[in-house]
Amino acid sequence: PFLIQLITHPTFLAGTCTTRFIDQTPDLFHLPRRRNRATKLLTYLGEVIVNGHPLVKGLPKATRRLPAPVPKLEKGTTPPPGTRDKWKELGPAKFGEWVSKQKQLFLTDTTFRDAHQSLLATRMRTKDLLNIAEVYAHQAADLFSLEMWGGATFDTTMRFLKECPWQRLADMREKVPNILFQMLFRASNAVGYASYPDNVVREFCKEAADAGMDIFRIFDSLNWVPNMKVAMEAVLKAGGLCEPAICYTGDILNPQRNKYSLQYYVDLAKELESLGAHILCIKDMAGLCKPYALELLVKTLKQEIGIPIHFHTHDTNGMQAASIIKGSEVKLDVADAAMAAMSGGTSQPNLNAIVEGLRFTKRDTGLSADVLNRISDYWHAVREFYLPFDSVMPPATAELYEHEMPGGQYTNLFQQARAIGLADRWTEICKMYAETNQLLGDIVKVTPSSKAVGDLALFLVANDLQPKDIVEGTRDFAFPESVIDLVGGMMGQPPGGFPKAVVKRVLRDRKPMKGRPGATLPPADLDAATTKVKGLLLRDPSRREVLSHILYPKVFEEFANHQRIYSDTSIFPTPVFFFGQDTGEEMAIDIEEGKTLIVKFLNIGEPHADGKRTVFFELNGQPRDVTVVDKS
Ligand code: BTN
Ligand code: 3PY
Ligand code: ZN
Repeated sequence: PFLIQLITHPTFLAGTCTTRFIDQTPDLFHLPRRRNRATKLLTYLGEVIVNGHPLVKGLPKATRRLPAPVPKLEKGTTPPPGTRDKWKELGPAKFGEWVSKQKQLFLTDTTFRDAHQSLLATRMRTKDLLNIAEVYAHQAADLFSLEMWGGATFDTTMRFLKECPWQRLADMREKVPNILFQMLFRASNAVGYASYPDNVVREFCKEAADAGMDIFRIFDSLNWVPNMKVAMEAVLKAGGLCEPAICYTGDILNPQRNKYSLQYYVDLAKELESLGAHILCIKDMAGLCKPYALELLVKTLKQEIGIPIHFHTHDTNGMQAASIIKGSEVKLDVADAAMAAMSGGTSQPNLNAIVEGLRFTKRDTGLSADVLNRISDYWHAVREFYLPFDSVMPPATAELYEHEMPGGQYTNLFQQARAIGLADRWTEICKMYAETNQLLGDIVKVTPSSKAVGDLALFLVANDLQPKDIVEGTRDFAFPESVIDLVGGMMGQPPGGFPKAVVKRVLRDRKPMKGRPGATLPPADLDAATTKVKGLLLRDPSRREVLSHILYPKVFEEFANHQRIYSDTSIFPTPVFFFGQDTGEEMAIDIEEGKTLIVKFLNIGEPHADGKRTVFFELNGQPRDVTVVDKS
């Protein structure tokens, strides 16, 4: 390749080169590496063009190819100070006091995390987040925070998008220095689905804070404080803002339903405050917290605790903006909402509408309608890229109060049901979900406990069983792994424990775990993991890569393989990543600062005898081809 670079170099061709031409032309030596990278990227394109991307197989095709419109920014200006600057200036305690003293209702925008987790199966790519990030920094600096990391995003970025989650955080931070970032952290389950050793939880928080995370919203899927305590201590030690959550389930207005009563939540909140919380989150993951319930809860909590209160909900029933408004009347400090185009249904309530709803009132947010609408236009266009994942949403449903399914799970469980041919029995599955919850003793349902309830409900429906068959019968069942984990105490303890009969049937002769799983799990061996990851990457790994591997060993390994074969495919625009290029389509991709590839897809050759096909491109004006296996 070097010789080819040499004899095709313009200076060489022009015949004007001196004997020192090679010495004076360092880019001759850079090109081969770039070529290699270009070949990898073209191979990816070739494969997607010939075989399609496995993630969108059989799903509706997105037709939008034009980039989403980004509002213009004035060049050379710096973003105004925001909440992050305030926090840095005041420190966590004084910052809390400052928040509580402000007149307006503060809003957190969840579009970068929960909204797409709940509407688009967490498939939003980093590129689409970064493209609008600076607009937020410059024009929406009055937002309280951006929820943009954690929850399901950590594993899906690697698993499906083949991107590094840490890079997403660091790149976002660079573009948004002034607004607080927040993440969702599953206490001892970190950003996974089961308990991790305490040292993993600690290392993760430290690394996340270093990479630019500010607020850690910590919840336990059974509201079990011992699990949360470890994570809270880790966040406090890492210098983050500590926002533990009380997960809301049941109905505090219903006198018949007294397991999760007002008193239960108040006790929990006080305990979390005493453990050093800076902010308290009311996490209404299913959207069950009715307007008058939130009013009662916030009013009561405001008398019992001194830290700001932050409300999170999902709009599955179509009524949750009303809860936010009711909360705002009784001094709720912060509420989560999503930009209009990414709001509603299983996502958060409409941020733009809430801003208007409160305008000219005591809690006026002060946010600009025009800015928010332009930002929403951007998300509207971006959403079109993700059409294959955009769930045809069931209309707003009040059945929610019966099944209590979290917003993030609702569409997911439906997909799971469809995958095993049970789509038409969805209503039955929802009913079974409610019965399964009662069978398990009426528990808090949120990742990962909600997954176990969902798995068991599907299991029962698929096998035409009733909950009573489990406790009464004598048949042995092969229960889903998640159910064994849950009932076996691996996710912690629900208030009142699990019903004994269920534990006996699910665990048979095994003994349930009584204490905190993290206390007995041997610490992760970070040195051994580093060596392992070095072997995968063939270079010294970063601490972040080691943590990714510890959290998701197999997913990380596949991600590393993907990068080795195709290099960094996060640089492709989203339509190209999922669908490749159209014939004759040309695109410019920036592979690094100041280096751009112009790629034009020409055509696909006839299949060769060995089943391979050649895909023809033009790369920076030169013909190039790659050969890929046709899997059809
Ligand atoms: C996955 O492994 O979950 C899917 C990620 C993408 C795999 C890439 S897409 C282009 C190429 N074609 C394939 O069939 N696999 C790779
Ligand atoms: C998650 O754990 O990812 C959630 O969003 C729970 O609500
Ligand atoms: Zn949520």
